[in-house]
Parts: sequence; C-alpha cells; structure tokens
Amino acid sequence: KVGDDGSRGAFIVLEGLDRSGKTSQCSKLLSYLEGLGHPTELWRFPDRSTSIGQMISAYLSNQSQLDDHTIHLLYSANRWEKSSLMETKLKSGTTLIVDRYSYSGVAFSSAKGLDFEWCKAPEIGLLAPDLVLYLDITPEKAAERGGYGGERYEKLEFQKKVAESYQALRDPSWKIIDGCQSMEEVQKLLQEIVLDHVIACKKGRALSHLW
Ligand code: FDM
Repeated sequence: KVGDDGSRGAFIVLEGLDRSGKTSQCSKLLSYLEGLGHPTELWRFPDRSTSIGQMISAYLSNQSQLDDHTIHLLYSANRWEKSSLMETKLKSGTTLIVDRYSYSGVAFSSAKGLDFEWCKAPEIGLLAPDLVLYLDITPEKAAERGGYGGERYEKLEFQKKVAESYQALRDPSWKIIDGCQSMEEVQKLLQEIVLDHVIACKKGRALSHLW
C-alpha cells in the first residue's frame, strides 16, 4: 500500500468564496486520490465537531453573538486543536485535502475591518500547506449560482470584501483556478496539480510552518 514506506502525505488546501465550488471539488479529489491508492482524508475548517467548533457553528447560524476578535480567535483555536493530529496523519503518509484554512480566517475577519496583521498573528506556527488552490470566481457569479444559505457571511456585499482580502493574501505559490469553468474542467486541472504535489511530498519535501 502507498504510504507504508515512511513517506509523508501532502497537505492541500482549497480556498475561495462561498459557492466557488470548493466543497464539491474536495470530495472529487478524495475519490481521485483514493482511486490511485493514496491514503487520503477530507478535512474542513471550521471543524464543527469539537466544542470550539460548536461555538463557531452557533455563531454562524446567528444563534449566538460574539465580538469579531473573539470569533477570529476561536477559528484559530479550532485549527490549533487539530494541528497535532494533522501532523501525525501527514507524517504517517496520509494526504489531507482541506476545505478552508488560515487564509479563510484572515480573509473573512479582515473583511470585517479587523487589522490584517492582527488577523494573521494567531496563525503563526501552524503547519503550512504544501499547496493552496484558489477557486477564482467573482462575488457576482458566486451569488448568481444561488444556494446561499442563511449563514452570517453569505451576502454579496460581504463576499466582495472577502474577495479583496483574499487578493491581499495571495502569494505567487498559490495556484489560481478559474472557477467559472465546468465542474469537470476544474476537477481535471486540480487533479494534475494535486497529484504532482502528492508525489513531491512522498519524495520527502519538508513540512513548514506559517507564515
Ligand atoms: N470562516 C471559516 C471564517 O470566517 N474564518 C475561518 O477561519 C474559517 C475556516 O466560516 F463563511 C467562515 C467562512 C464561511 C464560514 O465555512 C463557514 P463553511 O466552509 O461554509 O463551513
């Protein structure tokens, strides 16, 4: 079985606006990699299964109110509480496909007006992904797709600000994928890039930390 040879898994993050197609693409990537025999797990943040995650979930569904700084730190704590398990999985050869990570943390909170550097600070020292895939879609296109639920951030005006924050966060290592293509076209592009990274990590590329 692949992964039993001491090689590590790849840490792959998908980012993008709400309705950019991240979640569907993540599950397709999972089946693709599993089909090739690479041990793979699908993760997402916020991870609503923990007690911190439940506080976040209550906030998102407007069942509770929290100060912007407080919710920001909870999102970060939710990543920290998962970080050692994440590292163990990667080191034991499991590839992690992760739907949102620290980039969502900074993009959404700074879109509310919080200081950009302050937003980045609690993420310092978390594991850095091997690859960030950004599904690029305009806020208007995303809204046209419909299906915004009733959650707190699912409004066009706010998504426009989030798009600007993502723009400020982008670095040259990100792979930007045009999210307006068909699901199949997007998936084909993602598969190629992801497989390259899975192979590079198996060959022993070192894990690093944010930022
Ligand atoms: N979100 C997500 C944040 O504001 N900060 C974060 O750190 C993370 C991981 O939570 F609107 C926002 C982004 C999104 C909401 O995410 C819930 P999902 O992917 O819709 O569950």
